[in-house]
Amino acid sequence: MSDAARTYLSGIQPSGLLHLGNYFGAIERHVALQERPGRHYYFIADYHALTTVHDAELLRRNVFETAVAYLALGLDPERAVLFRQSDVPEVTEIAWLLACVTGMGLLERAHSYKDKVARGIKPSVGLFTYPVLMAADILAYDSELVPVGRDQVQHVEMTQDMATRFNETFGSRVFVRPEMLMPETAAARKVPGLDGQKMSKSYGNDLWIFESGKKLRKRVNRIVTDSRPPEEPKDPDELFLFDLLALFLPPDELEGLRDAVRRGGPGAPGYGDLKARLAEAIEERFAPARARREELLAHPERVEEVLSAGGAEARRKATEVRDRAYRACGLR
Ligand code: AQP
Repeated sequence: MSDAARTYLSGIQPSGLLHLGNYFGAIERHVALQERPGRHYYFIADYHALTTVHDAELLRRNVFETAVAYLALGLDPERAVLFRQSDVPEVTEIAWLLACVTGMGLLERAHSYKDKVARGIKPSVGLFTYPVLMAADILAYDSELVPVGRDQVQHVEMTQDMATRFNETFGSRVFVRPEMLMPETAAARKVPGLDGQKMSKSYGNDLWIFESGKKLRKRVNRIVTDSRPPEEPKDPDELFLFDLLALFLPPDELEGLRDAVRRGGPGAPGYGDLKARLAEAIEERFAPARARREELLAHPERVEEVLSAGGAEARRKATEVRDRAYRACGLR
């Protein structure tokens, strides 16, 4: 089957303000995908964010900011359903059904759980069972294509396993087995944070999409570099600063800077020059979206309208799938 008229689904956790990794690894693609015929569901994963955010006001603010970011960056509610995960409580019911056919071993192998615990996040039961809820989110809408970053591949594989296991256990074809859509560009696969590790909301190494002015320059100046002087020739491939520059600069300019750094000598750009150029390019790239964000902030009721309508539509679909699953396993 072609990708025509298929069902797409993806989500983002409102565990903080959205960063460049969320944009290039997710939102930019979601906005591009809405051009394709089919159904598009994008949700704000507030149940998931509860695994790390334990401040009610902060969570509410993050949910609102995530919706504003999606809309300001181009998601069109006429073509895509944007909704809050918690407006569809049926996903927690589906998660329970999946949990009952999922072996502990499968969850014990989850990289993201291990990474988060290694980074000092307290391992709650919710964090451990996160992939089950994520599977329910995907399966609740009969999603066929799931745009994901490389870090999410294992979660979609687990979803495929859970769908197959449920269907085999109950001798039915309740759940549609989803496929993943990987990013097309290498740069989008892993956007590095200020420390060179994966940019992440919870690691304190992120750059907020809408940051600007002095704050942005200060933040960009925190990108970790070394103490080598500009004249010393360097291999640009070893500098993750160039991975960030590659997301913003036109190819000619990028190649020119890479050459100059490789050659070194008098007049070669130093880390400070490269960072200043990066800050300028980020500011310029997101200027139109920043202006749209300001407009939306002035009309929060419009954002709420989009989320409520999206939630109602998503819930209709999830209820149909939940009922199908209940009937198959004997709960109806
Ligand atoms: N650094 C990144 N590079 C490329 N893609 C990224 N994504 C996140 N960080 C990067 C993509 O953004 C989507 C939504 O991510 P999420 O917020 O739901 O979860 P996450 O990947 O766990 O993002 P964070 O910022 O690291 O959140 P926390 O710190 O709360 O866990 C995904 O498609 C992801 O690939």
